[in-house]
Amino acid sequence: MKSTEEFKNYIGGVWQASASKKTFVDLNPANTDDVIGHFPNSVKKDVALAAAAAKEAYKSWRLVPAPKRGDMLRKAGLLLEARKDEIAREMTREMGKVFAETKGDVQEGIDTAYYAATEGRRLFGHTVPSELHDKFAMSIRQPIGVAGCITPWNFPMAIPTWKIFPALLCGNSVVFKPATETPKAAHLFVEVLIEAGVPEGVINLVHGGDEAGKETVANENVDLISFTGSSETGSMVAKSAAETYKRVSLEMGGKNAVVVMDDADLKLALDGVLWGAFGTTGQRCTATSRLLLHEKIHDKFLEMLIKRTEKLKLGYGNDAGVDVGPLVSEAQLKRVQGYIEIGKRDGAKLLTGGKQATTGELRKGFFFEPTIFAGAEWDMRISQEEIFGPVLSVIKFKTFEEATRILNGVKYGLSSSLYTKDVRYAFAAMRDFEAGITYINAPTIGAEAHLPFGGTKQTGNGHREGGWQVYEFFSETKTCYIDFSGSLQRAQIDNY
Ligand code: UN1
Repeated sequence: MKSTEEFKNYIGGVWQASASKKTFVDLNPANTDDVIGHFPNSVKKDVALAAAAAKEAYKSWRLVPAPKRGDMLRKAGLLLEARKDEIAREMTREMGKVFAETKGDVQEGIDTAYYAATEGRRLFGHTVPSELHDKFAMSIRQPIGVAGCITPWNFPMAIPTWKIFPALLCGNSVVFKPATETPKAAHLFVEVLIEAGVPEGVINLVHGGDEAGKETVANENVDLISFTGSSETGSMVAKSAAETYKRVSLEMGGKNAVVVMDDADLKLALDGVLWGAFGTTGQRCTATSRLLLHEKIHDKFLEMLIKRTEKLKLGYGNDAGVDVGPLVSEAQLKRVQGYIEIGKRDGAKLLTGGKQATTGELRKGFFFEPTIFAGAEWDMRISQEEIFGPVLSVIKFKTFEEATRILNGVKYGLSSSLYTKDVRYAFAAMRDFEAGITYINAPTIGAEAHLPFGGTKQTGNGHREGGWQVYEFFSETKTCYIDFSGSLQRAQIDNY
């Protein structure tokens, strides 16, 4: 299929081409003959237009009652539900992960919509007593302005909804800059928002790469940035945003580990490791990329793991029976290949996988064999750096304390997991694993939309997405005092 369909930006309620007239092409990573469409390669001017439109629309959007804004988001959830399969098929076609997973991705968006809808009837502030007579004190939540939302390709529906639904619910308008790998999913999402009744100028979509992203962060009319991507880019985002005093939420890399103790249910752990390491072809920031095995079960578990790994079926994610889809792009393929060489050179033992899969139809896409390195040292590059592919480094340990040290010995802190039947280890892990998320007897992936999501160290900058906490990021606290005494009362002075 060669589609020549041209997609557009959506700015101030008008679908329009980039001022540059330039476009980029969107391909199916499972079969690069399949062209999905052409999208605007936006420049500074497009972002500036979008930010100005958002600023203008904000003036009235902020005054719409939050429950009403919530009603629109409920409608968006209903529309996503009605179009779930159709949108998921298109997402699989565009970024490769298997259909069951893209359906899960859309479901995460639906969950986020319904949560946002009800939050419109909460958005709690506080009322507290004043220290003075006849004086009332409270805090309320207010919108901030224009939110720039910069999103990655690995969760092309869930992550945009994590940002955009709370941003809108709180009363902000949005400039949405999705990844160049998944512009179609972004297009479909914006269609849904429009149909749900989100007014013109309140949601703006600007496609493009570096230039569009940089301007979203730098533009004077954008008040806050929510970014998900690599730690390197995130650091640049924070620096640039500081120049215009923007509030910034950064959700970045991970090097997540599963620890399997010698008392663990090995069958359960095996299912978890396979899902955590090779689900989404390892392209999740929560993916399991390190496996820490107790020396007593190391050999046995590894044997079980390799057997199952070699049975995983690679293929087009929209075909039945496929377990693992392609990597998202040639650039990702090169990156993963690079790490295989690094792992071998550094002395890790390649036990299975390690190369591009090119048999039959697979040669048309960016398929890579699920890969396991054993004998990895904790400080090797393959045990330290985020690979973002189906590559697992296996490290042996002797004690829980040693496993904790290894787990913590990376610069990231997103997700972590422990398999054990011993409640003492479980609670020690929840306390001592340096990560924003710890799973007990479950893999490193599987975050739910109504709980905070995010990480410590170089994974994040202290904010959280998801649940109640993201609403704090997208709103400002205003404190209000109402004095009904009829006279001047000087706090801290007249009453002491
Ligand atoms: C990501 O990895 O970028 O917990 C997000 C999970 C998903 C979200 C992952 N619900 O893996």
